[in-house]
Amino acid sequence: MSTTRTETQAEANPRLTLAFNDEVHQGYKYADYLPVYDNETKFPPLKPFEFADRGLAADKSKPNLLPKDSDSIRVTRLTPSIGTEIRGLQLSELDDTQKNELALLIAERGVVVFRDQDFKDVGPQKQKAFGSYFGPLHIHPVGAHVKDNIEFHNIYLGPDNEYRLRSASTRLSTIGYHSDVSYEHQPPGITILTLLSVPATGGDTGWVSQVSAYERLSDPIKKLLEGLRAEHSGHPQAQGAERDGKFVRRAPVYSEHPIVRIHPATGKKALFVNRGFTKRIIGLKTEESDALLQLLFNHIAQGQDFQVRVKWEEGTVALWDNRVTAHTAISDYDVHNPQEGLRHGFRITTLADKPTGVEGLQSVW
Ligand SMILES: O=C(O)CCC(=O)C(=O)O
Ligand SMILES: [Fe+2]
Repeated sequence: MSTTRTETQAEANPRLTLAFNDEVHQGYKYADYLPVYDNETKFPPLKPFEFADRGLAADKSKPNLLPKDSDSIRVTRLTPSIGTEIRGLQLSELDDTQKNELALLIAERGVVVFRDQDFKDVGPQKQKAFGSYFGPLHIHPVGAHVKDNIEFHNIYLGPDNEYRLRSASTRLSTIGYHSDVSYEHQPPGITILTLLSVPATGGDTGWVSQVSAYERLSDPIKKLLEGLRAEHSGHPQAQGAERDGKFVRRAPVYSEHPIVRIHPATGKKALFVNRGFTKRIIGLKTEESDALLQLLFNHIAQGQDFQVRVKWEEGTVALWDNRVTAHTAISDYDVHNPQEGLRHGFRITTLADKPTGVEGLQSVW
């Protein structure tokens, strides 16, 4: 039996299992970031905390992040409803005023893609400090992480670790829209995904605007959903991990979150359900709940006219707001073909507000 330890002790000397084959990655520049599992450190339940969105402190016209007279910064709206790409700015050099404006931009655009970044090379301490500015860093309850940095959720799919691929092999497609760990009581706001190694082609990521998904619905359905909560559960993920012999470092939780959520900085309403973690609508009969959730999940997955698909480049960092988007990995490359290259990165996930819905509808658990 493992004992519960504090986070400080956890960093002392945990027993690690490698989730990759050393020999495959000889000489890899980011070998220190390859996936490992600490198989003994347990974490207590997350505690409630006060959260003030950084976007609330931002000047809405973003004069510090995106000055009008700059000829070095290139800003491209990737689609009308979601996604902005920025070239000519380094995340690692932003001051707090710029970070506040960035938080608001991410909330407004759903996902902001920064190109040509040095962020992957600034080291774990600066990477963590950057993430922490936006909210407390989430430690994933079951995922592989980076050695000595358990807050870095590992993104890796290779010939020596097919864990995620295996679970997809029984399905027709790898598409799985979700909002990161939405089962938490105060689920994530901004997630920062940095790829350290990018395949020549394939491995894009897709995002969908949950603000647009909400706005497309008819008024009677909007009204119905605004009064309802849905259960988001971490239990299936924990059970799956246990079944596969993985270590569960924090006991699974569930939450009943408003189905329509209001973003604290933009005031916009967004659908807050996802096929990954949302299990049932509270107060409905089983068939009603199943039918309504299927309708919403299909709507989210099929809405290519309010989605964006981003191709990763060397140096790309993507930042998205889980409160107004859902996203999916697109695992379309052959991990057994070395010609196709390695896809590897790490995710920094920041926790945010307790969801609030229309007319003050709150999450409960
Ligand atoms: O690998 C990807 O493209 C996305 C993975 C993912 O869902 C995440 O990082 O939260
Ligand atoms: Fe995710």
